[in-house]
Parts: sequence; structure tokens; C-alpha cells
Amino acid sequence: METAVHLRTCPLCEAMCGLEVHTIGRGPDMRVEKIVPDKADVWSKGHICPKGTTLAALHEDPDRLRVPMVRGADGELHEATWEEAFARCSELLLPVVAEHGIGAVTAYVGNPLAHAMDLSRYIGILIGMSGIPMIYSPGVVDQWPKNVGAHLMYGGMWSIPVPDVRRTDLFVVMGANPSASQGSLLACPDLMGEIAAIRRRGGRVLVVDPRRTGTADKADEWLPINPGTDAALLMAVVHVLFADGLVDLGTIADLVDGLDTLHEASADWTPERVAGVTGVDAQRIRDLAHELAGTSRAVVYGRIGLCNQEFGTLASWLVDVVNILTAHFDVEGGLMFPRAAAWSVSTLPMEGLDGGAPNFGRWHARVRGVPEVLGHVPVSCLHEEISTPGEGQIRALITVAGNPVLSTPEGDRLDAALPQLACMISVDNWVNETTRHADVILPGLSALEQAHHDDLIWQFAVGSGAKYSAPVFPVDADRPREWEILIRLAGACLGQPMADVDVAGIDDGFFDVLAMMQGLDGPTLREGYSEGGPERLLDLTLRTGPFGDRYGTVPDGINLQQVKDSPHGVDLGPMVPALREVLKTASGRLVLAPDYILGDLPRLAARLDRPAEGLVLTSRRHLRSNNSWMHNVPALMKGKDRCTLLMHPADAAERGLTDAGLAKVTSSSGSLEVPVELTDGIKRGVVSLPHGWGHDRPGARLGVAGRHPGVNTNALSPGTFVDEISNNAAVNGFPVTVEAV
Ligand SMILES: Nc1nc2c(c(=O)[nH]1)N[C@H]1C(S)=C(S)[C@@H](COP(=O)(O)OP(=O)(O)OC[C@H]3O[C@@H](n4cnc5c(=O)[nH]c(N)nc54)[C@H](O)[C@@H]3O)O[C@H]1N2
Ligand SMILES: Nc1nc2c(c(=O)[nH]1)N[C@H]1C(S)=C(S)[C@@H](COP(=O)(O)OP(=O)(O)OC[C@H]3O[C@@H](n4cnc5c(=O)[nH]c(N)nc54)[C@H](O)[C@@H]3O)O[C@H]1N2
Ligand code: SF4
Ligand SMILES: [Mo]
Repeated sequence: METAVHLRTCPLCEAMCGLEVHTIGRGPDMRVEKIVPDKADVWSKGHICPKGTTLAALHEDPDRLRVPMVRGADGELHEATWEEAFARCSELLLPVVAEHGIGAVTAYVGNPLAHAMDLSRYIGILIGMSGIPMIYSPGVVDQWPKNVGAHLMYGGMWSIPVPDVRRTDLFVVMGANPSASQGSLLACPDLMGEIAAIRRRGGRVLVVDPRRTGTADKADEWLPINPGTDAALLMAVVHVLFADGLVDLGTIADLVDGLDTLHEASADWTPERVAGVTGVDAQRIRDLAHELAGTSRAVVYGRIGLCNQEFGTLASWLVDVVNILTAHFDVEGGLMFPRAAAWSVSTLPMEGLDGGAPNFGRWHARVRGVPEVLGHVPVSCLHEEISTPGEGQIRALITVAGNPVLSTPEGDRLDAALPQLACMISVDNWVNETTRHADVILPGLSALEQAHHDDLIWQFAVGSGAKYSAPVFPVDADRPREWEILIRLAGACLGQPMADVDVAGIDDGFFDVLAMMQGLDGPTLREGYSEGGPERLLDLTLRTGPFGDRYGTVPDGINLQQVKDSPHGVDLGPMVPALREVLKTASGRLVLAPDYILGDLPRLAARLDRPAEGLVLTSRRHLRSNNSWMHNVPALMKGKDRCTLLMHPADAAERGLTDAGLAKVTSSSGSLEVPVELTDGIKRGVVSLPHGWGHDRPGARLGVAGRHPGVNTNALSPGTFVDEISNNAAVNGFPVTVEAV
């Protein structure tokens, strides 16, 4: 039997691990024998997690869609040809646009697109060219506070600095659990290995989290904190830094505006004032400020626990502020700006937004009336926009790689609203809890059928590099690729039947626009390519990126062919100071204390006096899950039930609850029943549920997941409980009652 080894980068999370995919057989009989780490991968050097080996299972999953699905007269989804599927999309979408205008159409674009070769690059066309006035995304159940901070402080919503973990000696992790997530807005293979290495070289690692996570278990110290109070803690750290004369801006002092404003704003935020609400001792807060200021290489890192909470923007902004005030910004071992080899079309500046200016509220959500922030309103507005009649009602929805019924607040209400749409088209590989409502599902390819080179993820990587993976399995040449599907959908939004859309022409135009942004002539450059599509864009963005050959004018620069010739990847070195190039604010300076963010301090101050709320719910992740979509992989579902309510034994005893007993959890939005798991590794007053479960809906086709359904925590998440200045959902820290069933 013929055997082969294919080198691939795993597209499932930010670690970007190099894999060896061993196949046997050839042609249509070829199958994967095993997947093992690629020890020679220049980036991951042999790191892997249990998800990486399941790419074959995902490819072979009998539930994965290989052909489009179209809803028939019987109300069921049936397999269809691509011609039939495109025709049905046109038949449903065109009349909506013709009768109600493009304002009646919206899209929800989900997380996997950030990791996908085609989708990450061509989503720009669906969003930019279709005329759809606004889209929804889990960005506001994720990192929008960071985007707001970056926009206001550095002048670019995607200019997000990351901790230089490989060269730091004090790593303070707030609201992140890399032992499960493998890092987020922090691409670094084997983060837990880096944490061990910090400790081996005599450094310290601190974890600030309501839960003693797998990361806290491997750290020097776990600092339990009450959910939603990190901003108060960090304001007190800032207070101490000023009060005790510890402020040092280091190498960037000449670039920072707003120091005095911040000093003034932090004047009454003493550790004693916040100790009660945070649950962190005042002396511990003082010591933390001194430790940070006194360690030459130190860094504070905040992630989803700091974003998905009531004061997400303040907390995320303060993480950067504390690093800036302690000379741990734009220097080795501190918070630094990555330099991706290929620039990402997804990070292009948004039309109508000036970096550094809080020009939000350019429009408001029709039903809830909330102002947009960086183009987004809370994703929980979507169900109201569908179900509330009137001018501007949403009648057509396109979902791309998303499962908002499980992944977004008030998912249940969205579930109930989706059948009211006149047209729902999903670009997705499974019939999941959301896409089961679609009129047409247009599937993409499995990871092993596509080429791969990360796009967004390198923008958050602790080092620069490039890694290209060729497809393992061949695919019929005439099978529409996802990039083509997105172009056709954009055309349909403009009133053209999907089959008639000039895919190549639009693709050429897209290339030309991107080339023009680099001061290059697209039509001339295109003569050098035999075909269009994502690889041509990748080559353009690599060649015009910071390490590129600029089409021959930079002698040692890189291009896609060179990357392809290096199957284990190209290492382009660690992060280097870059603030001066990154800053795109109107003043050209770093805005330390944006008025827009400071304006939220009174809301935080009011929080200090709010009485304790019984129990509050938080979220968590598990290494063998990936948001809502990998519970159909048998190997990942082995072992005990993971969808449990973590609870402190003393809180349970007060309510007559026992380990493994069933509890009823109720919030202002909903109620569900779930088994309890007792642990002393959670702060009293806090309970924790994982998200991405609730696979028991009729019509979904996820055989394995359906046998381990779990419950949907987002049925409990109140849609209006948000970080008000970013519109980001606060899925952590809302009150719930828990009682024995
Ligand atoms: N309570 C709570 N809720 C949360 C979070 C939390 O911490 N707590 N986290 C939030 C975060 S950070 C995120 S990012 C969101 C995620 O929310 P979503 O972005 O909605 O992602 P998923 O729920 O994982 O759904 C991903 C979908 O993509 C499909 N898919 C997978 N690969 C491909 C592909 O290659 N092509 C196509 N076309 N489709 C594909 C899968 O079938 C699945 O339907 O969840 C958020 N929800
Ligand atoms: N295995 C796996 N990996 C993933 C994903 C997955 O679902 N599974 N999802 C991917 C995605 S889309 C993302 S965005 C990343 C997220 O990656 P991370 O940010 O590392 O997310 P989590 O692992 O959920 O860790 C968040 C932590 O925040 C804590 N927390 C909750 N509320 C608060 C609070 O108010 N304050 C503080 N200080 N902490 C709080 C929680 O207890 C939890 O331990 O992971 C990515 N990687
Ligand atoms: S950590 Fe796991 S899921 Fe993430 S890239 Fe590596 S193998 Fe894939
Ligand atoms: Mo995410």
C-alpha cells in the first residue's frame, strides 16, 4: 500500500500546531492512518493537543455535509446539486432585496472563519461588497472590548498587543485559561510549556480568576476574584503605581499622552476601597503593583474573562495601562505588537472610522435603540430584529461558520425567531442547532481538503512566521470553494442570480483594490499569476508584508513560493518593538486615557456599592471542546460528562445540593437543569458552566453530539447584560439562583 506523510498546520486554534498526517492508499481509496505532531515544525516544534489528531475524524464524520442541502416542500432538508442550491438561494434572496432593500438582509459570521484559508480572506467581499448595512458576529461575545481599546489608544481596532511570554519573568494571567484554550489573542504553541519555563528560570506566574483553573494549578499563585471586578482591582493597581511613585513609561515615554488625566482619575481608587468588591485583600493589591513595577521583565495578560463581563472595556484597557505604566510595553518580556508576515484583509480599517476617535453611534439598533460600536450592536439584538415587524425588519439571514443558537446570549430566542425568516442561507459544514433552520446550506471543504495559511492568527503571534499547508485530499475541480460561494452570495445581495455572478471578475477586482492599497498596479501584477483565489491574495499579502519581497524589489524578501518550499514553515523571529509604526491615532501618539473609556468609571464606581448577589454564573472551556462544534467527534467525547455546573461545596450545602445531583439554574432570561460538580477550586458565590452545549434540538444532524447533549448556558445569558461601552456580552458574572431538583 502506498503511504505518504503530509505536513499540515492545525487550523483549530491559535496554537497553529504543525502536524504530520500519515495516509495510506491512493486516489479515492486514500485514508488517514494517523496524525502525529511535526517535531520539525519551526513554530510548534512538536506541540499538539487532543483536538489536532481529530482532523481525520472531522473529515470522515458521516454527518459532515459533502453536498448542499435544500429545504423541500415537505419542510425537510434534502441533498441537492450545487445548481439547485444556488437557484434556490437566488429564488429566496433576490425577492427580499427587491421588495425590502438590502437593509432587510444581514449576516452572522462565526469564529472558524478566523482560522480558514478562504473564509478569512473573502469574508471581506461578503461584508464589503454586498451592501449589507450591518452584520453580527461573536466578536461581541469575545474581544470587542479589546478592539475598542486598541482603536482608541493606538488608532487601529486590530492593533492588539500580546504578552511576550517567552521572555518574561512575571506573567499575570487574568481571565484566561490556556490549559484549556491554548491561548487567545495570544498565539503561542505550548503556552503551558512557556508557563513552566518562566517558573524554571526563577520567574513567577499568577492567575487571577474566580476559578482555580488548570492554568492556576500550574502557577505560583491563584488569586480568586469576584467576577466582573477586575477593572476595580486594576484601577487600584494604577492608584498604587502613582501614589507610591512607581510609574515609569520606559522607552515609550515620548509617545504617551494622558498621564496626568489618568493620575487624577485614579486618585480615589485605593486598594482599600476595592478590596471588598473584588474579594482581593488590599495589601495583596499593593504588593502586586510593587511586584510589577519591581520586575524588569513582567507582563499582565487579560483575555475572555476580562472581555465577556460587565466592565470589559475598562478591564481590558487597564491591562494595557498597567503594562504601560510599569515600562512593560513595547519591550521584550512585556506587552508587544506582533508583526504578521502576511497582512490580513480582515484587519483593514473600517469605512467611516478614524483611528483614535470615538466616532461610534453612527447608527442605532432598530429595536433596542443601542448605538453601534465599531460596527456592532449586541448579537442578542438579532432575534428582535427578525421578530419585530416594521420598516427595516430583518427578513434574510446568511450565516457563515457560526452557531449563534448555542453560542450567543438568548440563543433560545434566536432559535424561536429563525423560522420567521423569509430566507436563511448557511455556509456551514454541518446541520447544527442553527443551520437546521436554513433554507439552503452550502458546505465548505474539510480542513484536510483545503490549503491553509493562517491569516488573522499571525496578527497575535509571539513570533513572526509563515506556514503553508497543501490539501491532503483532492477535491473535484468544479466543486465550488467557500471563497467562490461568498462572492456569489455578495452578488446575490446586489440582485444577481447566484449562478450568473462573475466570480473571476470580482476576485480580480478585489485583488486590484488590495494591490492599490500597497501602491501597486493590480492588473500588471495579475499577469504573473496563473489563477486567482485565496493563494493569489496570500502571495500578495506576504510579498507586501513586513518581510515581503515586494515583487522583486526587496532582495531577501519572502513570497508564497518560498514558504511552500519550506514545508516545516519559515521562522521570521521574535517580536520587536513596533509601537512607532503601529500608532495610527490622529495625534500620532498613544492615547493612554481616552475620554470615552474614562467616562465609564462612574458605572464602575456604582458597582462598588452594589450588594453581593447570591450566586453569579461564569463560563469555562475544556481542552477537548471547541466552542459548539466539535462535540460530534467520538474520540473527544470519551470520559465523564463535561457539561456540569461547578460549585463550591459550601454553596451547595446551603442549597441542599450534592455532587452529581441535578440542579435547576435560573437567571432573568431562562432556566435549565444540569448536574452539579462540587469543587473547592471555585470562589464561593460563583458557579461555572461551559458554553457550546445543548445538542438536543430536533432536526440537527450531529449523531454523536446528540447522544451527549448537555445544556445551553446561553439560554441563561441575559441579552441586555453587556459591557455598555463596547456592546460586548457579559456572559460572566450575572446573578442566578440554583436549587436542587
Ligand atoms: N456563554 C458563553 N458563550 C460564548 C463564549 C463564552 O465564553 N461563554 N465564547 C464566545 C466566543 S469567544 C466565540 S468565538 C463564540 C463562537 O461562536 P460561533 O462563532 O457561532 O462558533 P461555533 O458555535 O463554534 O460554531 C461554528 C460553526 O462553524 C462551522 N464550521 C466549522 N468549520 C467550518 C468551515 O471550515 N467552514 C464552514 N463554513 N463552517 C465551519 C461549524 O459547523 C459550526 O456550525 O462563542 C461565544 N459564546
Ligand atoms: N479547547 C478549546 N480551546 C479554545 C476554545 C474552546 O472552546 N475550546 N475557544 C477558542 C476561542 S473562540 C477563544 S475566544 C479562546 C478563549 O480563551 P481564554 O480566554 O483562555 O478562555 P477560557 O478558557 O474560557 O478562560 C476564561 C477564564 O476566565 C475566567 N473568568 C470568568 N469571569 C471572569 C472574571 O470576571 N474575571 C476574571 N479574572 N476571570 C473570569 C473563567 O473562569 C475562565 O477560567 O479560546 C479558544 N480556544
Ligand atoms: S493546540 Fe490542539 S487544536 Fe490548537 S492548533 Fe494545536 S493541535 Fe490544533
Ligand atoms: Mo472566541
